Amino acid sequence: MASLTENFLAQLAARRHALVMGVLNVTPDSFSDRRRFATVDDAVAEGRAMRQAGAAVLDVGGESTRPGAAPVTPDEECRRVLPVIEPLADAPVSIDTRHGTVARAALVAGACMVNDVSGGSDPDLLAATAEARAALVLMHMSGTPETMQDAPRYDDVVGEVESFLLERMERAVAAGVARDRILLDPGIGFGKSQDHNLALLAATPRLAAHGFPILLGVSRKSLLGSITGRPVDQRVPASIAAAALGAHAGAAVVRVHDVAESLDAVRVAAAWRSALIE
Ligand code: PMM
Repeated sequence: MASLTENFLAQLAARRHALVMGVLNVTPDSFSDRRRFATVDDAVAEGRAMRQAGAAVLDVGGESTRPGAAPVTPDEECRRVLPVIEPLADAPVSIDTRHGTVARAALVAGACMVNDVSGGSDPDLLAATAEARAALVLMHMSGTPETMQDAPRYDDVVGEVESFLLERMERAVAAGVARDRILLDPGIGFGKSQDHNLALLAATPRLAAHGFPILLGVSRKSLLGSITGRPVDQRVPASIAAAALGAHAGAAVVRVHDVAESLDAVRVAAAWRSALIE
């Protein structure tokens, strides 16, 4: 039987449009997700609804990476995510964590992908991913969530993020993760000013040219608030526009809160893009 990782990678390879990753944050606070799940059952039901709406993978996270957020212990992260992952592990689930111990436990619970906003900083996370032959998302972040928005500075944001991602990709490969299981993410909103975020979004085709699938997470983020002047609960239209534009620019996966709407957006983008290519 093909593993769920292989199922997800096959969907990625055969995609006719960008895949949609549904965000399932089981945290008391997060950047942009105002949903609160009273019980594990509520979170699982939301995960199933996102799948029904067309999510190719669910990204379950138990640590808020909101700017200024305080870290939680790996034990607390496990306590939040494992009961949600287990019942959803009949289809692809990604664990959003920076910690090897959490990744390891989530993979045992049935996750098939590790989404690491620290770009593989914990060698144990890379080892756990390699042992499980899971897929791996390496994201760029400058600093930590506690400090990342304190005056972010780059001389050449696109070049620096690109070099970081390629260096971390080589580190993951050296740790045993197969090259064709790695996705890269410029980390929109993670230690970047508005100009930095926009430069990185505009550079999506350049980042994609390295041959690794690019994942973009823009949904409901403060970048969209700055552009539109809207609070987080009014950013759905801007998020859908960003999903369409990201997919049109060559992103392979969009990480979103609004799955059905984003799926329509990436389908429009794919049709538009294929008309340009043909
Ligand atoms: N953004 C958030 C959390 N995890 N993972 C990846 N790969 N890319 C992202 O952009 C990303 C992420 C923070 O957003 P949320 O609070 O809305 O989940």
